[in-house]
Amino acid sequence: PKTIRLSEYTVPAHLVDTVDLRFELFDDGARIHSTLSVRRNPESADAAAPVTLDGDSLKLERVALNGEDLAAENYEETGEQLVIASVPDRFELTVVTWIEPQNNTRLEGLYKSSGMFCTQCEAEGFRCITYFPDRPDVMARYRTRIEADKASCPVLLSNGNAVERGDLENGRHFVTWEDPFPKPSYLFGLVAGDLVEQRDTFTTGSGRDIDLRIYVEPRNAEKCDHALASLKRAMRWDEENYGREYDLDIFMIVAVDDFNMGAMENKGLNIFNSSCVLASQDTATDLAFERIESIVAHEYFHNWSGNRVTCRDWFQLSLKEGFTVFRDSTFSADMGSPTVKRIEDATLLRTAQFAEDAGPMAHPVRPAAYMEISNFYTLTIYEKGAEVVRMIHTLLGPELFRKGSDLYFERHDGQAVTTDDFVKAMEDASGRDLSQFRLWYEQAGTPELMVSDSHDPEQGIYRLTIEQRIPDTPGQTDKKPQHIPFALGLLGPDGEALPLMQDGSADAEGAPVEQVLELTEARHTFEFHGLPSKPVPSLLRHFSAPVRVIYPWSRDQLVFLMSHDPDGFNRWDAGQRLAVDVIQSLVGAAEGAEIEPRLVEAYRALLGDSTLDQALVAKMLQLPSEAYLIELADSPDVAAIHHAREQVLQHLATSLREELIACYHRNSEAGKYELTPESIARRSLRNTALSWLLVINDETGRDLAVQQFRDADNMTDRMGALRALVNSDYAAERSAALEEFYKHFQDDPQVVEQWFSVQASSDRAGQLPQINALLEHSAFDWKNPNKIRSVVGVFAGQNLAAFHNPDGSGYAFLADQVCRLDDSNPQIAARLVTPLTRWKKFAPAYGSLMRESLERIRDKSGLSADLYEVVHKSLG
Ligand code: B3K
Ligand code: ZN
Repeated sequence: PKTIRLSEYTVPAHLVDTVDLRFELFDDGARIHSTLSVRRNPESADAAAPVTLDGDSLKLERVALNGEDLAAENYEETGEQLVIASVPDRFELTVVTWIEPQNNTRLEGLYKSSGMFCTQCEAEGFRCITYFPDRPDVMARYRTRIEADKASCPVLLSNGNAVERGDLENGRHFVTWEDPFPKPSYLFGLVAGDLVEQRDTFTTGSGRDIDLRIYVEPRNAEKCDHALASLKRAMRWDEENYGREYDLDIFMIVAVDDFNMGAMENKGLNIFNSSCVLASQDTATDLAFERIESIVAHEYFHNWSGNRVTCRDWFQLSLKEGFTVFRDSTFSADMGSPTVKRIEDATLLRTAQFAEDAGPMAHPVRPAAYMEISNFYTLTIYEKGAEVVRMIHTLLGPELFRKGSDLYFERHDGQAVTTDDFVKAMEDASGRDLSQFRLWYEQAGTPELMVSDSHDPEQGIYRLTIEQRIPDTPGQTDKKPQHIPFALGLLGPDGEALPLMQDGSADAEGAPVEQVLELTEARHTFEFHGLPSKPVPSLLRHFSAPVRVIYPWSRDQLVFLMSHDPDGFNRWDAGQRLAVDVIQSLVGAAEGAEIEPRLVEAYRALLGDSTLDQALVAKMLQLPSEAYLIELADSPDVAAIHHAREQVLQHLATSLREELIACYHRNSEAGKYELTPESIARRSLRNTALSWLLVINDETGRDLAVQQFRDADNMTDRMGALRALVNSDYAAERSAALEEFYKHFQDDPQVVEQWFSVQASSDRAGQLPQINALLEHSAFDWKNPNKIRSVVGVFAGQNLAAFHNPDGSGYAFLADQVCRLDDSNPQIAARLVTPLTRWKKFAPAYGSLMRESLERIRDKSGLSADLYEVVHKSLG
């Protein structure tokens, strides 16, 4: 595979104005007739360039220029391209291809899922359908005619509006769709199958009625309400917050069982992984409901940030993904608790994105090179990209940010642009200079902020020194300091918010109690006046930048911040830091070492406090995950970390048994099931209490779990009870519950996925022999990415003690599965291998075994480009 570089970007030699497609869909294959109106690009430097069209696994049946068939000597098929050397300045090109969707296991291009035809074209799937200049800066108007058997495919969908339909011979029929908006090929979508629709209407701010439809298999007809309601909330929100109205008259969502990712924003026809759209009280957890709301919104928001304004090339992927994640994250914050949403985002960043930034695949938000673009749909592009947009929002403030986004949409509507165009619009609208800020797009790695402080009681001055350092990453050393917004507060001895006066003559009355310091140099010292005693600093409030903060907090300070910081995020953060410190101090310590009593007391206070926002309390009660503890450690010894965390958990559960039982009952008051933040928090608290009780094999806890499992009227409680039992030593109850659950839900693939996950993530029920048994289970399906993720992905990503078994069996297992999958679905294989790529981080005993497994994958014959890139970069 070869490396593609941003520095080698050139504009396309040819442009396409219109695309006329005719799909003939059959059981044994599909024939695609494509007619393009092509013209030379006046901006191209190469005025004599041949026409080059991308193609992958196509059987070419015909090529015609202006209606005349081309003889074979007048074009060349290279395996990846169709090249026609001599062409006029403007012409009509017809290409006919034959493909086999029924045998397409890569799930790119046109494929079949549970009998229905569907597409996935981002990033480079359109070339698996027909020869085409498959790059996002070639934008065209599409007209698509779909022909198929009427009985098996009564529903025929594509982008835009249906303009014609009718019957054909032999029981076939057709529908023609027209999309008035020029789009890149990656936004093409097509669906054909036996589906039912759920409809609704949305009236836009300007009074247009939009026809909303969700298409699902008939058995799922009752599971669309939540997605429809979420869609309408997102449409309203985008009008109110960004002034963006929907543009077509119809907006469709289709649920598909076999899908490589979460969802896809095809123009007017979003295609979703079933697990990201279908939900009912009985089958989906609160977490799933929240996830669906945010993904529906994300894909909808792409209509402006992605579709109307798209990416010039794939190096600019974060232009649409970072911005759209920022938009969906703000939306979710507005729909629920902003603090809790911020905690969730920061947790993902600090646990997984920081790890990516520190690993062999680290890359900037705007990468400079790639081999396989599918490998770059990463947490860095998405989540760090969103943080970068959030920092612009913080630096500009909401009004100027909105001016900037308005300018961006207005200036670039209908264009394919770069992240730099985005930043430029923000600069032009605000008058701020973001030149140094642009380094966030160019430099990889997580900045580290070393914070130190001192206090001068005589002068009443508190000094805060912040140094930044950006670690080396593959191919990047000696980085320049970045522009970092650092939100700060200072607390007095009683927890009061102190006025921040950087100037000795300032007046305390008008001084702010929170401030965003702007770091631009390698080292800054800030002075705060009028402070007779040393304050406790509240650093990087709201996680105002995606950085690591290193400051020598004392446990007293953390306990204090946990209960006094007015910033909810930093209250949570202080609790996490305290728990991390306690767990870390036990790693490798002698058995029976004392466990910090202040931690127990802090948790006791939390459990008893019903005045605090209960959603925040529920978050604060979650101990830092093993994955996070591993991320924080140098040369982690996984077994030792696992053991230390278990010890703390058991100690907390034992010491707080009474409080846990009380918390359980207090939050179990019978009431109608509701999806409000209050009820969700109650369920979360109750299920956390239950799980802690079962960690210590408490009999009362066991009885409560068995009863809750039996009586639950919703999936959150049923799953909470099941998870608690699965993670306990009550083997008989665990098996009985697992069996009953499966019997009840075996016909529901999304629930069966949860059933696989709860076992695969458990160190009790998910040891290797049990994992292998799950792979043999009749409900497991090697062609279905969700099933693969719910067993193999969850085992390697969440069941860390088992995966990192010191005998190396977990690694060997993952290598086997990755090799096996590489032949059928390389995208999924390249994603699953991620845990092994971090081998350099681990203690040598682990690392060398991980490396051996990676080498075995490297030596597999017929390695895909996807895996090649990941494996070679991690071994290199
Ligand atoms: N844009 C798609 C992701 C496509 C991934 C292709 N390998 C979903 C999203 O981010 O909205
Ligand atoms: Zn997206």
